[in-house]
Amino acid sequence: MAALQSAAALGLTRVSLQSAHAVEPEAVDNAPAVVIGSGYGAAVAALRLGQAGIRTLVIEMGRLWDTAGPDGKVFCATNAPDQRSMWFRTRTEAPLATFLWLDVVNRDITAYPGVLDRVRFANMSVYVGRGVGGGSLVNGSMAVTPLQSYFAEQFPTVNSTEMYGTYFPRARSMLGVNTVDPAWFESTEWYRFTRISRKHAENAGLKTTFVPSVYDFAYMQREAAGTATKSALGAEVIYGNNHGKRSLDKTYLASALGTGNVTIHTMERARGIRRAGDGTYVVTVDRIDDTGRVVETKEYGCTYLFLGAGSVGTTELLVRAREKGTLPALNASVGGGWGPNGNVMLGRANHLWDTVGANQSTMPVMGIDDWSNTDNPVFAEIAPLPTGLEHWVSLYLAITKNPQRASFTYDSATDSAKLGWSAAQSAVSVSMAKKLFDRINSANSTIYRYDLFGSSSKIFADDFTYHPLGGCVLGKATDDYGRVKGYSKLYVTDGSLVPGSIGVNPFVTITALAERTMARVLAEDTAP
Ligand code: FAE
Repeated sequence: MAALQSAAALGLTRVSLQSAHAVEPEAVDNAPAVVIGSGYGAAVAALRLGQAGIRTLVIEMGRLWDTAGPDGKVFCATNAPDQRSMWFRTRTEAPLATFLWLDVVNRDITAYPGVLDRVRFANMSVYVGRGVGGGSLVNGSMAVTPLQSYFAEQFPTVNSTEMYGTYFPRARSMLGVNTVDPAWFESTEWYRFTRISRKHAENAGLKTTFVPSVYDFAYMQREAAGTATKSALGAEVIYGNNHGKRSLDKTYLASALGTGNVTIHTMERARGIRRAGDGTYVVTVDRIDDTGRVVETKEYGCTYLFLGAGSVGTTELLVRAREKGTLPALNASVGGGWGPNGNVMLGRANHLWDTVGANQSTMPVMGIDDWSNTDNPVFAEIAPLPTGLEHWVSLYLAITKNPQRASFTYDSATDSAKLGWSAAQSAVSVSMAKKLFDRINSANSTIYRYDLFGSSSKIFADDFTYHPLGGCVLGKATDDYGRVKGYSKLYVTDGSLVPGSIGVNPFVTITALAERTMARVLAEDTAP
């Protein structure tokens, strides 16, 4: 936030905060380029357009998170959620529903445009961030580059040598990726939970690997030393971090605003896209207030339209436009190729002597890497469970190589997209996660936790994902650079390009692909 505020103070920005107030409707606004959303793909597009001197309007349905509440903090902690936590809910919907089967995790809250949303489909919920910065505001900061061989398998038409030589390094550098100091990691109480999980994986003959992060580890060490305000060490993560995290508002978006060519409008939800007679695009937008009420509907015209509303947001906009006939030339691949990156969450119960520690950092730094096991490829993040009490639970988010894919279709009754993912498709991920963790349990004589995901003794949480991927897959719904087939000057830059699975946490891949798209588009499509 500091970067955004200081850029604003320098007169470099025109972040629109008008959405907080009821104002008279604006006339139709035109900008050469419009970007929908402000997550990873959108932020890359905004920066590179701004640097190219192209006036760009970014439309974000969530808030700009820069104002402290009565407690002096912008975001609330995971263990004390209030209205800032979730997007228009009256009760929080945290991934871990219960503890010892008790309903002690979730709280009643006032409906408000909070920072985390859980978009519910029939058999799958998708967690997404809402606000300037999208998922970067709520995620675990794990900045992982996929194995080159798996990237090449998923994107056979993309030059992976160029990706790994140019665009992945560019993305990591812009995102501010850093790694935990191994000596500090080995000695700090805050990562005892990770060391215990590592020991149990090694007992089963499994490999672990450190994973980089966009959380500033120098800041975290100061938190541990008591010289900086606690954020990762203060149970802050899925409802936002007040310090330490290099979220997009501090990196790409701050730089984008610094170009002087980029404006961000908040609390504006894009609803419709159509093409005008002259080939330009018209985006219909609902401006909402803090109660969720639509206070104004307006239209923006643009020559270049970039879709960065995330896998669910972008795909919904496109399937709606195709089925309502406003972009009728969109092909049949739009809506398809969706997957949850094989996500499954689970907990194991440790022996009494294997304490995980009352103090846990919310930022994961290690994964169990069994991706090269061709019989059962799994990469499992060792996840924190920071309750402030010793609980002997080892928690994981497994990323399995589930080949199942689903499609979004347009439901005219609700004017929204429906996801055709089935429970049987989740069962494929569960059986892969189970094989890996049965092995770990058997090597350590431990068992699963049955009390974490609701009252039904559910062991594997297979009904939600943090990693929605696909819906407008690269090379199918778009060309090899995210240009939407059937239309010129219409682009997809976000996670909807990734075909359902990338084998690791996805934001570095999304960012690097967007860098590649923008380099090509600015070189070829925007020349006068
Ligand atoms: P995303 O970041 O979702 O941004 C889309 C933006 O568009 C959002 O700000 C929306 O509010 C906005 N939007 C949507 N629809 C509209 C509309 N109609 N009009 C206007 N605005 C709209 O898209 N990934 C990692 O790599 N490492 C992690 O450690 C990690 N942890 C995660 C933890 C959690 C709790 C969650 C939810 C996700 C996590 N992820 C992680 C996933 C990562 O955040 C996600 O892949 C990216 O944020 C997706 O980037 P996109 O650019 O696709």
